[in-house]
Amino acid sequence: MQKDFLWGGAVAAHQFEGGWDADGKGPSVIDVLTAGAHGVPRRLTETIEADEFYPNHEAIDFYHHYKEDIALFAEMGLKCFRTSIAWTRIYPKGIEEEPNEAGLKFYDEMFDELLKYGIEPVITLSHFEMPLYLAKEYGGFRNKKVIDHFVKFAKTVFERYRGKVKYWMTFNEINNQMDTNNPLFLWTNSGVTLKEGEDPREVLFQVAHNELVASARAVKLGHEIDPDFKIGCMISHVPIYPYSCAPADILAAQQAMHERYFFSDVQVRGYYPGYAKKEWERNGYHLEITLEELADLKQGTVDYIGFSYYMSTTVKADVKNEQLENVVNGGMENAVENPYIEVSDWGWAIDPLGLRYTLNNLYERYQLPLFIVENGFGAIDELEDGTVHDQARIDYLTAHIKALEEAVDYDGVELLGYTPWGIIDLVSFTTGEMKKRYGMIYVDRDNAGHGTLKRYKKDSFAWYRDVIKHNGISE
Ligand code: BGP
Repeated sequence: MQKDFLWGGAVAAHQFEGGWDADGKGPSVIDVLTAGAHGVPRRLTETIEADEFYPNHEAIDFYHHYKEDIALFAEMGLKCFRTSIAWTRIYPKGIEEEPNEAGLKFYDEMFDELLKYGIEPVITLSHFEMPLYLAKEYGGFRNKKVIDHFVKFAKTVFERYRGKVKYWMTFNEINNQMDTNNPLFLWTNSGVTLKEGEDPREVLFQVAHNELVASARAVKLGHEIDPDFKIGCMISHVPIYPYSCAPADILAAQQAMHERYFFSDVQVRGYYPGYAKKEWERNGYHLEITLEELADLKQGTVDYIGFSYYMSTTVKADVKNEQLENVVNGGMENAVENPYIEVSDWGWAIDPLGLRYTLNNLYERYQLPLFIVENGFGAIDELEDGTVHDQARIDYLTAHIKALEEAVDYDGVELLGYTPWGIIDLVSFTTGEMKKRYGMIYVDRDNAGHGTLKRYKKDSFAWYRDVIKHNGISE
């Protein structure tokens, strides 16, 4: 691995900061989501209700523990740390003319603390964190005015943190909303809920277009503010395998991959792919797309591709699933179980070779540097004598690191870094649980929000410190 490889850890503001209304912060789309559980989806409430439990409100209270937590990251030897800036700390409703100074100050202090230890911040502008006000009053990214509000937010933080932050990404997992069967994704990505009688795909493509324009304008502006900025997109990459070598299965998998690639095709190339334009034409979709916006897409292409990798999916041409509202099949009606792959407690396929396959796929398609900004193993951990023996997590991560090393050292893929997800335990995004843990640092807090919030090092803590020290596993 190259000497400056960015070994790090990843989190998102709303899943770990807490302090959801501290120092002038406004509510975001995630603050009205209740906790779910296995097979019980998170519920969206109209407003913040006093007798409801919202797990993200306090999360693990990094807001008041950041010095202690960053000291632990430094002890692990992290070279970089990926998090997001909560949009509502800076613009509580999204519409204000002036930013909230207390919110800006919090991130100044956080970045200074990271830089004190030589840890490079890697920042997502929005990781499911749109102001609730913009979602409710404007309809989220249905409304083109929200593009301007996002760009204003991007400008504020680019100017403020220039010199402290170099690596940016615009929207987290922008492509997961292609799965319109799961209402969680359109809401958290774009602040959008579907109305009776609407064609979900038509709404999705209009919302996607507006968000892609917002992303492109932010990238363009960021490059003007500081030509040294590296600004990427961030996609969820779940490769789709054919169930067999039957040509119909191969074709089904290739077609299904359009669902994964649609957003990055535009963010990398700056124009819409043929398969999308044909779908719009076939279905008579009326999308509001101006020539000026198309020019923006061309001028705001990204510098690198950030992506999350957790699992793979398999499809079979002649299958039709009834139950589509399912994170694991990614809304694929022809998804089937892969007989060669084991699954986690949450049914996510554990497939390290799929990571090497993914790295090659993305690099061949785009020829841009890649950055694995999420990968990890969600599991139930038991605290015993002040630690957690999380060998299964170590095995998962070891296999994935070996796969990425092969992609870099053998296949020649250009990879900037690796930030395993949830380096410290945090609230699960899809379920809102604390019980589904990814961290190398255990946090004493349970699903109902009880616990001391004390931090403990798991076995994976020392293991990862050694990986970083040796610049990988194979060297
Ligand atoms: C990604 C999100 C993260 C994160 C992760 C793990 O989709 O970008 O925010 O939470 O998945 O998912 P979960 O927390 O549901 O296990």
